[in-house]
Order: sequence, then structure tokens, then C-alpha cells
Amino acid sequence: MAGRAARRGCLGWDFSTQQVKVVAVDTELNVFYEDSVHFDRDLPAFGTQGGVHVHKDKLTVTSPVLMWVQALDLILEKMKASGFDFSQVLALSGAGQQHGSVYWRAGASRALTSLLPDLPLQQQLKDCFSISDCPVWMDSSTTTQCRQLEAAVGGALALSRLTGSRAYERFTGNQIAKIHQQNPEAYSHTERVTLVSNFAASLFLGSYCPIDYSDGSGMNLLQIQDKVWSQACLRACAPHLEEKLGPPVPSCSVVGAVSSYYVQRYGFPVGCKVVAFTGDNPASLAAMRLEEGDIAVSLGTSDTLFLWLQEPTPALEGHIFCNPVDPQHYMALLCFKNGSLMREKIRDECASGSWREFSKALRSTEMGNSGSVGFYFDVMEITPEICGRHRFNAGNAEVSAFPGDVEIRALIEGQFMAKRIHAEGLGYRVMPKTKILATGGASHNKDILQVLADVFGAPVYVTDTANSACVGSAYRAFHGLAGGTGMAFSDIVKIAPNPKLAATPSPGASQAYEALLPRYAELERRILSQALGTLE
Ligand code: 5FX
Repeated sequence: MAGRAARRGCLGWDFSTQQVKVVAVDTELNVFYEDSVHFDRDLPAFGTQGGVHVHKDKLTVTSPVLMWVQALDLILEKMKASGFDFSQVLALSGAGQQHGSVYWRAGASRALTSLLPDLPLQQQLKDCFSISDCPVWMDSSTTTQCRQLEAAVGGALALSRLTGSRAYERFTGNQIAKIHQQNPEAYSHTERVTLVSNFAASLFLGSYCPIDYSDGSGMNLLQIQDKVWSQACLRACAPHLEEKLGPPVPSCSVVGAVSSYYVQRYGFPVGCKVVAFTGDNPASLAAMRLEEGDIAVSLGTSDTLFLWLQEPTPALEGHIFCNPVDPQHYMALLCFKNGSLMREKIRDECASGSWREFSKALRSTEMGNSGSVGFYFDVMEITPEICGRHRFNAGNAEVSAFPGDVEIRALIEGQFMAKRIHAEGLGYRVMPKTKILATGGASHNKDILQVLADVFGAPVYVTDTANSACVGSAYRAFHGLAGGTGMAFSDIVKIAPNPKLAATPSPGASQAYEALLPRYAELERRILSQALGTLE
């Protein structure tokens, strides 16, 4: 314990959907302490499932704000009880589930700035919120508000060009609009609206912390190029919103020092810096140390792509956020719903449920699958909005079935071609220095990763992303400590352990996919237009 207690470092927090987590990272960038408070298990009085309440309409999903406050009390007490030496904390930062919003009642600022060190936060902040159940990212009840917002700015694409995304139900502007429309009194009694990320940062600062550019990009309110609130979007969502949000700040800003509450109650050093908190996805990008031209692929239940972009072209799908570690650049997020569940289904159907057989099929078939292309969307896909299975032979004729090994390669090639095509649709280009970072269940399968390397024509590395939002937050705290905007993040994190190389492109890969990629894109358009019934 003594050795651990003496380590100087930064804390990285994650206020995620199901728990609050913290890691402590030392100056060599090694994680030396981890702790968590799990909402359902450790705070059962709030009665959440998976950290949320799903309401009767099945669309409204909220979390109690006081559960988050109490979780912070609890985790700090746990750390203290375990002997964690807060006096060695140089700086802290954190992440929050994206899009969720917290409504601070008029007068809350006073309570926040005058916290008494002998009482828990929860006791002192219990009357500080005008809405007790905060809408979170799983909420999808704001379709009306989405259409209103898009109409107000000239359509979905116009909104995407302005804010990085078309209107999404979970995006905060639409959530705020719903609260203003359905609960105008609570809205008018709100002096400040924060995201989950800057709500958590405000607890540490003991005053309102600004929204950072990167998490602010998940609101349908921020002009991602100019980094200012869009007056048209603010107007369309709710009155007096600009003053309730406060001006946004670069993600690597030092926003102040921890409140004296933490100094006196837990022994944090006076002046311990707080670096702006951001969203969990931007924080994970920081943990993976993505750089320009890199792409991270999380191969889980659904597949997610993070991209580092210099010049984004916002589209009707995916999200462009301001980059959390470099304010001149951007990141993109793309979700593909048919990920591992689809791979497992085809494994069961075509490889007797065996990954070994599945891999054998990938090895025994050729890059490009002799022209056979497949789309496998058993559940309605997000990117693009297509459902069903569609198979095409080399002559672009739709066929009803493929031999098992062809089916397996068509699935994996199709999944990765879709990722490349949709990433390119947002302005991404593979560069000579591009790295692909793979994480998640399927990243353990070398043969799947080989197809990924071949389709993108870039080396694939595997990386462990356990606690990535926390670790990325701790890295960001070091970055803020070293000067933030004036210092390259990559210089700060270069001593962190490197990801492991798992696959390099096979000879001839770029030729094999050069022709196949546009064909895949064309066939996708064909299926989409058939689905829309617009094909003559
Ligand atoms: C991203 O847009 C999301 O909605 C989720 O990944 C949340 O950030 C999860 F916390």
C-alpha cells in the first residue's frame, strides 16, 4: 500500500451508463489504481437496471442525477478507505456517457461554490436540480423535436454540415427541446444545462465547468467548424439556451483547480488541476492514441469505427465530432449494428459453430471472393439503413445462396468494405502511415484481422481497451498539465505501451479491392433504392 500511495500521477474518471469508474495513472503512464461504483449493485435504492430507467413508452430512458452524485461520494470514500493517497494527484480529467443532460436549478451555483467538507455531496446538492431524472443517450423519444430542428435549419444535411450530425433523438439539443416543450416550468427554473461530462467536472471544480468542443459536438447545437453555438439551432430548441449552456471550450483546456471541498475532505493538493471532461468516445480515442489517418475498429455486438479526420465531410450517416486531443482536427464515429451477432450466426450456419472452421474458410478462399459480394443485415442496419441478406455473383446478379466458405468470406469482406466506404464518405482517406487499431471480441481472430488489413490496405494492431474512457481521461489530464493546446498530445503519450501488430496487407490486396470497393458501394445503393421502392 505504501508504495502505491507514494505514486504521483493523474486521475481519469468515467461517468458511464452503468457505473462510475476511476483509474490512477503514474508519470510513466502505468495504471496503478482502479475502482468503480456500479449503480444497480452499489446504489440499489435508485432501482436502475443497467444504470437507467426505461419508461412505459419504451422510448424515454433516464437516470437519476442524484445517483451520479452519490456514486461520486461512494467511490471517493472507497478510495480513501483503501489508502489511496490523494495528495499525489497532479491533475484529473474525465469522461461521461455522451448526449445525456443535467438541469441545474436556479441557485445551484451557490450550493456548488460553498460545499462543506464534512458533508457528502449528495446531501448538499440534493435540491440543486430542476429535473431529477436526466435523459440519457439511450433515449429515443424526441423524433418530433428532431424533425423540428432539421426543418428550422434547412434539412437534415444542412444540420449535419453545421453540427456534424443530422438530428438524432439522443442528441442533447433535441432532448432540451423536449424538456422545454413538455416541462416549461422546470426549464425556466434551470440556470445551467450541462452534459454528463461537464456535470461531473463541475462537481470537482465546485463551479460550473464549460462544455468541451468534442462532447459539445454530440448535441446538434455546436457549429463544429467555428466552435460556437449555432444561433439557429439554439433558437429552434429552447429560449435563453445560450446563457444556460455557457461558452464551449477546447477539450484540452485546464478549467480550474479542484474545489477546496476535495482538498479538505480527501487531501487533494491545493491547485490540483482539472482538465475539461469530454465524452466517453472521444476519451477512448485518446486512450487508443489515434493519430491523423488512423482508424479504430471495435468488433463487438455491434461494430463501431472511430476515425481521425483532418477535413470532414459530414453526411446523413455517422457523426463528426471536434477532436478531443487536437482542436484543429476532427473525429468521426460510425456504428454498424450487425457485428458479432451476425458473424456468429454465419459461423453457426456455415462452419458448424466453430471459429476454427470459420477461419479455415477465410484462408481457403481468395481476396475478392472471385467476385461474390454479400450484405448480411439480419437486424435493420444503421449504416446504411438496410435490412436482410443480399448476395450477388461476379456478374452483379442477385443469387439466393453461396457455398459455405464463400458465404463466410462474403460476410467478412462485406463488413469491412462497408466500413471503408462509409468512412470515406465522411472524408476519411487511408494514408501511407495509417494504422488500424482493432478491439473487441472478433479482434482475437487473426484471419478476420487479415481481411481487415487487406480491405483497408493498412496494418492492423490489436489493443486492449478495458477502461479506455478512464485511461484516455488520465492521458488527457497529463496533456492539460503539460500545456494542453500548445503541446502535441502524441508527445505526451508516446511512452505508453504500444499496441501489438496482428496483420499486414497481403501482396496484391490493393488490386483485389480496388475494383470491388466501388462495386460494393454500387450494389449497396441498388439495395437501398430497391428498399425505398424508387427503382424503375
Ligand atoms: C455515442 O453517440 C453514444 O451514444 C454512446 O456511445 C454513448 O456515448 C455511450 F455512453
